[in-house]
This record gives sequence, C-alpha cells and structure tokens, in this order.
Amino acid sequence: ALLEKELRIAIRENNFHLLYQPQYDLKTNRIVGVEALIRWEHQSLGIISPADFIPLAEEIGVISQLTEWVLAEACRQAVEWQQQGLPPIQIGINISPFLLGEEIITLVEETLHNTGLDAQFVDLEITESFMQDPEYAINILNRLKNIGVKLSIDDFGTGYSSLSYLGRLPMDNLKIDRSFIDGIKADNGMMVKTILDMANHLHVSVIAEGIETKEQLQFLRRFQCQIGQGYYFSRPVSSEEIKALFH
Ligand code: G
Ligand code: G
Ligand code: MN
Ligand code: NA
Repeated sequence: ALLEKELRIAIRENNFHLLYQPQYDLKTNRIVGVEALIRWEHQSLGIISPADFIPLAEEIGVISQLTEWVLAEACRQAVEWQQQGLPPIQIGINISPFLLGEEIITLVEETLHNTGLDAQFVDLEITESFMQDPEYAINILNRLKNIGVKLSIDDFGTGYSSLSYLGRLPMDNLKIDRSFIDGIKADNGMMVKTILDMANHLHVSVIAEGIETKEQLQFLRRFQCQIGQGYYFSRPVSSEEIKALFH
C-alpha cells in the first residue's frame, strides 16, 4: 500500500527517468537502435525495479499514465538526438499488454504528432501474452503498423507459443528472450538456431537479448542473427552516454 501511494505520487510528479540500451547490427557493429528502459529512484526507498512497479502500475490502473510518459520522453529524446546530429536510430519502447487496445493507437499517434518523430523510428515491444486473443491482437497490431511504427515480439519463446498464427502477426522483429542466449552453451545453440531459422522463414529479423559473452556473440554472428544487445556491449545508459558512443 505504501508503494502504491508512492507510485501514484511519482506518476503525478514524473519522478522517473529513462536509460537506453544500445542495439548493434551484428554485421557492421553499428548501433542501429536503443531500448528505452524506465527507472524509478525514490528519495527514501531507493531504486525500485520496473520488474516490481510495472506490474503494480498494471494492477492499480495507472499503467496508461506511465506509458504515456515513457512514450513522450523516449520520442522527445529520439528527436533531440537527431537534432544533435546523431544518425537516426530506432527506439524500442516496451508496451504493457494491458494497454493494447484502442487507447494505444491514439496514444502513439498523438505522441508522434506532438514530438514530431517519424513513426519509422519507433519500435513497440510487445510480449506474447498479448496474443491470447489472436484475432483481436492482429487487428490492433495491423492498425499500429498502419501508423508506420515497427513492432517487435519481446521475450520471444517464454510466453504463449502461438506458432499457428505467428505468421499472421505484422511483426518486424522478434526479440529472442535472454534465457535462450544464456542457454547456448548447454544446448549447443539448438534453440537459438531453431528460432533464427523460423524467423528467417517468416521474414522477420531477430534481436538477441542478454548477450553477455564473446562466445555467445560469435555464435549469433555465425548463424546470422541480425541485431544484438546485452551487457557484453553495454548496460542500459543515460542519453548522454548514448550520444558519446557515436563520437
Ligand atoms: O530494465 P530492467 O531489466 O530492470 O527491466 C525489468 C523489466 O521491466 C523488463 O521486463 C522490462 O521489459 C520492463 N520494463 C522496463 N522499462 C519498461 C517500460 O518503460 N514499460 C514497460 N511496460 N516495461 C518496462
Ligand atoms: O523484458 P525485457 O526484455 O524488456 O527486459 C529487458 C531487461 O533486460 C532490461 O531491464 C535490462 O536491464 C536487462 N538486460 C539487458 N541486457 C542484459 C544482459 O546482458 N544480461 C541480463 N541479465 N540482463 C540484461
Ligand atoms: Mn524489452
Ligand atoms: Na525481452
């Protein structure tokens, strides 16, 4: 209850900030995108993980206000980077499955309009749990695609394996959950290879998450995974540090 109260206050006062984790093209080693990750540092409670407060925000019905802030801040930052002369990169934004409905369409449209960011630079990350009602999901996702944004399936492989309609989802990227990258040694990369193969057939590109070792990176390169992110490259960092990576 304390955390609930503090979360409501934090939302009212925008007491959050975003960190950005770079995503690398594994062929060229260039940064092609960043994932925006929300952070909450409470003045007396300290750092509270989004793994704790995002589910709470969903539960108490404030996730839409929170996402509104994340979207606006991430898009504003992307525009600022472009104005500062950085090459345009894509910005990954996590979208709670709770929000996927009519509301998110308007919110994305309005945010793009207000910030002036071109839709092609936004990559909405959506987990598989949203796909429980496939017909509904496909409808909403198609409408998001019509705005011009990119769509990624986040944490792929950990949710509802809805292989039967995966090919009907208008997805641009599939983000392999980091548990599979972590498991490369144990299973000789069997799962990763299988997912890469499937993605290839579906004409979606793959973003490998949670790359922590050189061996994992070499394996992913060898099997032509397109994009990677993880502590091996960089932890999530401030917007200033992202800028510095381009100099
Ligand atoms: O960055 P970190 O590993 O602490 O994130 C923990 C979890 O919180 C991850 O599942 C991540 O997707 C989620 N998360 C981080 N930032 C956001 C955000 O802005 N919105 C939503 N919905 N989830 C986020
Ligand atoms: O659920 P989602 O994939 O959005 O979660 C992203 C989270 O993963 C971020 O909170 C980020 O801090 C974390 N993360 C990013 N790279 C790595 C990594 O290499 N190893 C681990 N363990 N976590 C990572
Ligand atoms: Mn994500
Ligand atoms: Na993920």
